[in-house]
Amino acid sequence: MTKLPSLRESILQHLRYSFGKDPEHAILEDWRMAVSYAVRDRITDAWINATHRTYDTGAKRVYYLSMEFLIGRLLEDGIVNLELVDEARAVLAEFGKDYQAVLADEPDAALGNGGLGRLAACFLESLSTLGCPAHGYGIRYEHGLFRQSFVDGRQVEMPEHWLEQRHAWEFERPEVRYRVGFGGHVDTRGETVRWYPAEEVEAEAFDTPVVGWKGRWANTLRLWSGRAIHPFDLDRFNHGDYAGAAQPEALARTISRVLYPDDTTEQGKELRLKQEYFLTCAALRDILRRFNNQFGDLRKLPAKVAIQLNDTHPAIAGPELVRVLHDERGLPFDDALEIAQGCLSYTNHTLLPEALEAWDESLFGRLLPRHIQLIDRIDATHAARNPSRQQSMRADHQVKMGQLSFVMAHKVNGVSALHTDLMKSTVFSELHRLHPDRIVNQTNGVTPRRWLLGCNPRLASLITESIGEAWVDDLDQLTRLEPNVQDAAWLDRYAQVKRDNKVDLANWMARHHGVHVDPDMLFDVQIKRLHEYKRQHLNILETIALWSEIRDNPEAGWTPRLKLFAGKAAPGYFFAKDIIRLINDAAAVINADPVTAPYLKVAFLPNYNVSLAERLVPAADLSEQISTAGKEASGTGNMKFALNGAPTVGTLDGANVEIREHVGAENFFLFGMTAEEVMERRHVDGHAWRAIEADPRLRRALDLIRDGRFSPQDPGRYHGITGNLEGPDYFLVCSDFTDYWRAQREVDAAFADRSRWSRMAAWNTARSGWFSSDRTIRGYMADIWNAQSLIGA
Ligand code: H2P
Repeated sequence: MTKLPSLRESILQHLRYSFGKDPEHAILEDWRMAVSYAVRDRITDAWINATHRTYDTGAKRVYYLSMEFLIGRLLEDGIVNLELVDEARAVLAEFGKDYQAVLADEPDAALGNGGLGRLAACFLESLSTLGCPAHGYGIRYEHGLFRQSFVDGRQVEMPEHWLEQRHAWEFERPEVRYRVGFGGHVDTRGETVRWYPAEEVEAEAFDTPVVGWKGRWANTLRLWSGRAIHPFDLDRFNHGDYAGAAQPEALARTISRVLYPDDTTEQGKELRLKQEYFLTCAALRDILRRFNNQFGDLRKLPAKVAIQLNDTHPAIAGPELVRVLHDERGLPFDDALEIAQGCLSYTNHTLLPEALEAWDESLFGRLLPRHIQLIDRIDATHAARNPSRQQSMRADHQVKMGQLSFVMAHKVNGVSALHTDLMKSTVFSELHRLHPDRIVNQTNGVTPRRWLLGCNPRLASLITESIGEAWVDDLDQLTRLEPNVQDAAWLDRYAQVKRDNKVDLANWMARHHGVHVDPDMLFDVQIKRLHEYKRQHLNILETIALWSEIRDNPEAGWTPRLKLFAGKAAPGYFFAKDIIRLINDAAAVINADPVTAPYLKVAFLPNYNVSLAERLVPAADLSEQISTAGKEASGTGNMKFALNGAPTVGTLDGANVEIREHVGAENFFLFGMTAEEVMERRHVDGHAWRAIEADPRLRRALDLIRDGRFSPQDPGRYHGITGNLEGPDYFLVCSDFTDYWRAQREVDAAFADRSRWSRMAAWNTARSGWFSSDRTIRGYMADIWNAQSLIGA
């Protein structure tokens, strides 16, 4: 291996020879790129070594197929994992450059919608930290999730262009290209079946190395970009049709142009299905090419290849793998099926019916005519082997991707204990009865490198000073902080860290958003995708009720509170967009009220993304995890907050249940109905109305909204919301309101006692070690993939 020059020298060399600048003339972006390249060089060594070890040992490889990788910025991740923070900071300071400004210059790669995509990114980092040979496969969207801004309080979506600024991390692989076909016809001659697609595009690979802790290992994130097979039509050009000449390329590129703006909306169905097949087909070709070069014998595939389907989005991998093995490689159908099942496993991330993919069979059959035949054969085989089976992969003229994924996988997992139980008793109850060993639980986790060491350096130093640095890749060590939590002097330092983080955030909000807040207020934070089940509207209702109450009685000793929101609503999800607008409208009125100003402020920060989360999580006092029980599969934001010392106010939903078990009931503000009670309450006639009648605070908050108190120019603006809450209220906002109010007043009282609060917060940190994604990945390696770590092997 080549010996690299010092970081300082590397940076200056890149500035000069990669970007043609000297330090005097380099702009911020040049510095950011030069530092990134210097860090990337160091990652690249680890990466190439890891690849060699994987080949040399013939180890099993893990392939994580995901339509989303919400990786965010990568420079800080690299610097932190290679332990170069002090050095990088010093070099930049020497040239008068601000380290934070250099980091913030990097575009935030928003190739995902929310938790599902962020989980995939945390998993890649943990796979590298653990030295498990792995590849992430995804799509290189030119435009990630839209940029959000507010106009008159309304969400406005603008395209996101992360690739427009220079991007330091990817290596283009023009030699790695595969053809992906759509449509056409199937030709059957006896046992020989061939699919002749009508349309073909090419998938080209772009690789990003993902480095683990201390640079011991690095894996690959391989993203596919669409291109035309014949990018330019010279004939049309020569006939003067210049636009037409460029058309093949434009069409092919559409496939990787934009991230689907939600995992639940209805639009763009055909393009979405094409994207799913595009990713899956290219990934499987790549996997098989690598396997062939190394091992050859296809029967060994399950021993050497584990393919994880991140939700049903890449579920077409099942029939595609069978198609390649059977139609193209000539294995008997039953053998192809068995081999595919041996390789594949599937993670379910939600029980929401609208998110369980089901494709119109005519669309599906038109785009993937051979796959629909194979799905029928897989379905028939499964039915024949399980005569008591009633549900099929084909029902209501649709192809059910959940059923398909389950049948094609040797393991199916949920993402929290409660969610896994609900999978067994609801959506997959029949398949679970037929295959009682298939469903396993792997509770989600988050990487402590990004979500503590990187984003909260003050807390990280205090922890390291107290228990040493072993916690960074062995997060269970945090329990060793327990004696410190009893120590008043240590707790003061813990509290000071939080306060300093809050001051930073307050200054940043003042500078960038003109929001002025007192850092001694309770920072109450709800940040996540907008969705009715996540119940941002429950939070704003409570805020409005609190505002009214403070106005009635300003001298009652209120605990000053800042309600912070951030999150995007899917562009077609109008109800969610109305909730955003309501929060902004209410914020304008509440923040302008001099009577309540010392006690209550509301802010909705625009354009929520990974970087904003990194800023908010370390500064939060209270974590809002208030979904209707049974609806939030796990949550991962909940874990980030607990780890960073923000107790939760939450329902018994998703991983909240396990967080409460770990941090202790006394350090968690529980409220609301259980998943079981929710199911029963839905059947109670007029449940919303009863709840409203019983609680004058709720009544008043709803009246204020309905009567246009927050939208005087347009009093009817929120009748959609109030009508829904007073009527069907499917997500039981009204029924949980009273108990939520009670829990929030407990929060007020607890926060008013500062030493009690610090103790609660510190307990949350000390007891959150189990929520490391290293623990989760170890679980997948042992229970699902049968994969081994190669570090130290
Ligand atoms: C989803 C679930 C979360 C879960 C996450 C990762 C789809 O993410 O709803 O409960 O933690 O997957 O498993 P999100 O809602 O954040 O987009």
